[in-house]
Order: sequence, then structure tokens, then C-alpha cells
Amino acid sequence: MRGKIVIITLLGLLIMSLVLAACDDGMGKGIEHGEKRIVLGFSQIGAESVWRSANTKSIIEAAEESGIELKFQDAQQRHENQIKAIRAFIAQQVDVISFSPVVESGWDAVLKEAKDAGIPVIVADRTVDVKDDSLYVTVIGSDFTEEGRRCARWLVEKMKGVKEEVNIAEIQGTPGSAPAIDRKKGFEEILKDYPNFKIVKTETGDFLRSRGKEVMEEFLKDGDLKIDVLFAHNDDMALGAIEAMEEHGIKPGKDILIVSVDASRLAFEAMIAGKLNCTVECNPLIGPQLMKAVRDVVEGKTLPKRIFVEESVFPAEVAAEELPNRKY
Ligand code: GYE
Repeated sequence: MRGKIVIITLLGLLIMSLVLAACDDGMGKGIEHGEKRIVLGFSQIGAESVWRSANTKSIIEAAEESGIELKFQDAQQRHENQIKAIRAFIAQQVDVISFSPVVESGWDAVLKEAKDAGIPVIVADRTVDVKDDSLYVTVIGSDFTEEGRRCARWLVEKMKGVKEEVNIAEIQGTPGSAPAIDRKKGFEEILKDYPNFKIVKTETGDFLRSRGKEVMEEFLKDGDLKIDVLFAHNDDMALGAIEAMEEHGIKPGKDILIVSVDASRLAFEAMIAGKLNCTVECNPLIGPQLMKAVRDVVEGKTLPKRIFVEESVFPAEVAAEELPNRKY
């Protein structure tokens, strides 16, 4: 009799744990210590830059700290991989979907599918261009247009009274991405009041250090081209361009002034070495803000449509003092 009771109890426990495991995997709802955990599906762009790696780390750590179960997918820079990932999250019935869109457009259909499935979407870092903005709850990220303006304002100030005609070469980020579109827009918006500042050459470097180097090599091959300033849409491409300049016998930061965006530690080191002149901050450490938003959405709170991250401008003069404070 006693043996029978033990077997029945054990069977009962086994069935219970199987049911719990099925809830966790099949339904996408995490259960730990009898408590339901929020499940977040996140589609990341890839690992193109130092910024992106810091962003991924921040999201993974913040999810862990806030007890949110994270399903993380790396799209390797491909729009179609992000669409696949979002569809998989919908099929798994996660509680919230978040993603950093590689490009601005082409999201209407898949976000409609998420909406129809009743799954809220939080856009992180880069923005989307969709007809119906009820397809997402909020966008958490930087003001890229303002970053472009800050680069131009720094440049105008720096060049005041130094040179009459200023020739600028630009290395852009991924074509069609929000930071590439908006940084260019903000930069040109300020420069239109200064007709002696001209963008004489512009090309995409896909936010990659290797491409930044290649693009700069191309620019430098053109013997007729006189470049005074490089505006790079991120630090990685600026660092690649610095290598190309040095191989060409040009002193980066002196013969050609360089301003870029992100404010990574590597950029600070380049400033201290006198090779980069200014970096405008774009903060990748948005994990904690994202997890807070995820919780708020699940609890039914109303969020603002846009959540900005606070950022600064760091000219070379403050680099040595600021470097110890940099976290990425
Ligand atoms: O500036 C760049 C990265 O989307 C803001 O993407 C981000 C940009 C960042 O590859 O380094």
C-alpha cells in the first residue's frame, strides 16, 4: 500500500513537471518557482560595431537582472532574418516583441501580424517608417538628427576663422537605416547656413570599420580631391578611415579633421592619440530602459510614443579626463 502511494505521488510530480515544461516551451511563457515570467523576443541587427556589441550586452544583462526571459535572435544585418525572427516570436506567443530595425521601411505587414496576435511591439534604437504608428507601442533610442546637428555645430565652431572653404568627406552608415538618414539630415540642416562648408564626397561604409577604411582609400586615390574634414556616421568607420589616412602618409586629426558618432572607448583613445577630433555620444546602454518599458506594457501602463536617451558631445580636449568613465 505504502509503495503504491509513493509511486502515485512520484507519477503526479512527474506529470506536473511535464505540464510546466510544456507551458514554458510550447507557449513561450516562462515559469520559474511557480511564478510566470515575462517572455521577451528580441531581434538584434547583428554585430557590426563596438556600439552594437555594447547594446547587445546591455539588453542581455538587463533582462537577466529584471527576471525577464529573453529570446534573442541575431539577424546578421538582414531585413528578412528580422522578419523571420518576429514571425517566430509571434508563433511562440511571447508576451512582448522588441527589435532594432536594420532599415526604416518594410515593417508594415509583419507588425500588423504581431498586432493581430495581440503582442505589443517596442522598437529599440533605430526607428521604423510605418503608415500606422499604432503598430508599435514606443521607440526607445537616440535622436539621430540631433547627433548629426551636433557634429556640424562642433565643426562650424572649430573651423571659425581658420579656413574660408571647408571641404568635407562623409562616410555614411547602412543605406536606408534611421541613423544614416537622420545623421546626414541633421548635419546638412546646420551646414545650409554656412555655404563655405561643402560635402565634396559621400559614400556608404555600412557602419563597418573595414568598409570605413576601404571608402577612405577610394577618396584618397582621387588626387584632385582636397579633403579638410571627415564626417563619419560612427566611430568604427572613422577608425578604419584613420588607418587608411596613415597608410597614405596623411596625419588624421591634423591634416584632416575627423568628427564621428557613438563615443566608444576606442574613439576616446584615438582622440587622446591626437587622431580624432570629436565624437558625439550615442548611448547603446538602453537595456534597463527597455526592460522597464516591457514590464510597464505588460502591466497595462501607457508609455510615451518616443523615449529618448540622454547624450553629450566629447571634443578631444576632454578625452583623457572622460576615458575612465566610458563603459563601452
Ligand atoms: O551608431 C552604429 C551602429 O543604430 C545607433 O548602429 C545605432 C548605430 C550606431 O552600428 O555604430
